Amino acid sequence: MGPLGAQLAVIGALTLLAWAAGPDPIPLSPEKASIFADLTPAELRAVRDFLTSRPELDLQPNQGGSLGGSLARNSLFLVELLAPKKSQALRYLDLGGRPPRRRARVVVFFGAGPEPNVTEYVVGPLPRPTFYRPSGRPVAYTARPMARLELEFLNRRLVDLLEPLKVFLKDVSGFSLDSNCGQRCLTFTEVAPRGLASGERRTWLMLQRDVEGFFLHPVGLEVLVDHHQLDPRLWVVQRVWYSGQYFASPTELAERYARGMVSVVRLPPHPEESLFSTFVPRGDFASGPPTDQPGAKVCEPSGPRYALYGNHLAYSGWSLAFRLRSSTGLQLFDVRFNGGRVAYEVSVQEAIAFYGGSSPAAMQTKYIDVGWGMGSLSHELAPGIDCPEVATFVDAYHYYDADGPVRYPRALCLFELPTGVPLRRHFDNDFQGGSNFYGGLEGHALVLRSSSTVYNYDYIWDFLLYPNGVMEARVHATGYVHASFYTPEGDRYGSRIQAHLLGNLHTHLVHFKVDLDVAGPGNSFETMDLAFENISLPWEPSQRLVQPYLDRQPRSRERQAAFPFGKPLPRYLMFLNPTQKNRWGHQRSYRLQPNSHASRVLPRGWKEENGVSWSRYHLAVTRHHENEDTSSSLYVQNDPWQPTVSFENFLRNDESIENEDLVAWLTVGFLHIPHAEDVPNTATPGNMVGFYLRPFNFFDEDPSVASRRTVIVRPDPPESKEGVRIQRWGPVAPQVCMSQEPFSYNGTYWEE
Ligand SMILES: [Cu+2]
Repeated sequence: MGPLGAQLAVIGALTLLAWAAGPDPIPLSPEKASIFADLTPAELRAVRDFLTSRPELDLQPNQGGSLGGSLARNSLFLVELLAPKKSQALRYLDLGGRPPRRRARVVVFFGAGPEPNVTEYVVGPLPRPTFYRPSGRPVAYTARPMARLELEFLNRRLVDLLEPLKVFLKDVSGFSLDSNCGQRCLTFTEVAPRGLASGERRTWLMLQRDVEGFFLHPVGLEVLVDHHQLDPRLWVVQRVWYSGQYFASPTELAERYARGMVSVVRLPPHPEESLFSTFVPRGDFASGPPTDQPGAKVCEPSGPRYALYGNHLAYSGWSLAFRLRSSTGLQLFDVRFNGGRVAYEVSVQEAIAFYGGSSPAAMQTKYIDVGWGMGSLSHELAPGIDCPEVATFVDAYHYYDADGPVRYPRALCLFELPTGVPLRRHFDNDFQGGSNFYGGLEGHALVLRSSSTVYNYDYIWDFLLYPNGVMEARVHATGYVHASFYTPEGDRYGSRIQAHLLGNLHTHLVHFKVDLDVAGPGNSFETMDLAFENISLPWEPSQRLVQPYLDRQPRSRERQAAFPFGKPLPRYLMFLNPTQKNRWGHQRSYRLQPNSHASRVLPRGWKEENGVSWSRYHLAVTRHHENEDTSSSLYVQNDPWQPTVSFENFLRNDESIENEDLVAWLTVGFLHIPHAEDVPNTATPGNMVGFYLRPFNFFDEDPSVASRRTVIVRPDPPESKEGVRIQRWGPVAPQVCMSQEPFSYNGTYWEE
């Protein structure tokens, strides 16, 4: 059982829901789902122990900075499940073959030796590994993600490098880098990419006061540190920027400051004027009752209505397997409704934010978050705030820049959400002051949630399952903005959001992989929109009529199914099974419906843009290939110029996509122009993007008719006393957290 399962075994209701008959009525079982489960702590340790016992790898611990660790050593950076090949998984899931062998994907930093590099390995079989073999080509060592050890070295080295600026920093900020700085210490944010060309590793650091919400407290000093050498003593400052002025070195700035030649901006006193970056409540609302009492809550009157067993989830027709991949985040597998497969995989691939600004750090910031450990940054979710109190919380284990499995408590949560709007309803007016009937169905969705806190920013990742066969993926952005020191030149690149703070404009983009298997792997892709026709009226031929008709465009090759930004995306994006029809003779289909305000982050082909070539497209549909598993990688952040994965190559051969196994790659996002209300944090309302997967002639009717939470109210025969007949298929008596009044509905209306 996976790490999401072993220690949690059975949470929620155990009984699987009843399965309505479908074309393939076998639901995914918990046992089968477990082939997709993340590695357990025991498996992670087994991989580590197996590899560290190989003398030829010469692996040393990752941590041990304080013990004098070295960057010129070999270490195990990442261990995670290597998901089975799709062909093998399907043989097992559908044909009853043997379960695929469990294997690990391992990233090793080879810092020792004459040619430092990063090499990936496949290790297996688990739980008792017997082999390891390299996977792919070694990656340049300068492209590796930043590890804690290097960051610690950077911290320490900076103290030496900025020694000449001791007086200056104290004067302008009241804070310092001294070891005895107490409550008045300086810290920094490092931006990426780290340089201007492949092979470089030189980073702009933005110095900040280390107070709560330090991201909003730049002191105006930015320094460019070249740290490509493995010996930190060789790291140097190449350039210095202070409040709009450039200097060759810290010494030059210090000397010019001493001579009174630098205009300085003294920061407001702390803590008197630094409350703004904290969560501490201040002020009052001008209207409305007090807000200190609990707000509305999610409640489960009869306990959970979903079944979670290990990494297997079942709810109102849905079944799926999930994992929290350390490198990228949430990944769903074998998503089925009523036993029929909708998608083989739905997963987060990458999240980026590209900035503009007038300070060098802001100008250089192009965050590509997988390179920061996006999937592993799944810190604890708070009951009642991040997820409802009644949610089921699941721990995760990550082996990322560590020396063993690290437990992330409550990394995931799962809950049924009342959507606050009926799934369906109708008031059937009799136009005589009453109704022929009222019918309604409670609106609910099951939410699977995780978060990634990538330094300042927090992403909240959700997958929602609705009982009508609709699935939704969405991401909310919150946390602190990446902001820089305000100078008047900054007005061109955002908003001044505090006395000395510029909120820099940036574009957030998120990339999703949706490997659709609509009622089977063989699918075709078609777009639909409306077009107008101008015809003569059949019943009055002298007159003309203009009306819409369905403009269907089969897309038979990958290039015809790649939609670059700048051109409108057709509104109906249909994935259909050409061999399966519903009862009404339509090819069974699912529709992909994006919810996005994305646009490109850079002109096509411009330097760093090559590292995120997926971001050229709203949507691209490709043929499934095992070697086109992910659209990004751990190494793009620090070498976007010669990326290890080029999504553009997925499209290059322009393959046929007719009746093939298709993968939809979807980019969603938004332009964020920070404003005063981004202080203290970017708030979630309005900052949500994602997509829906909606059945379109996949079923013969709305499958939510199977829900027993429907209510129908009809007028009773005239002689009855109640006046109405209420029909329902669930408990009638009031339950906990339901109104103590019995349900009532009259359906009449009158003049007064
Ligand atoms: Cu933003």
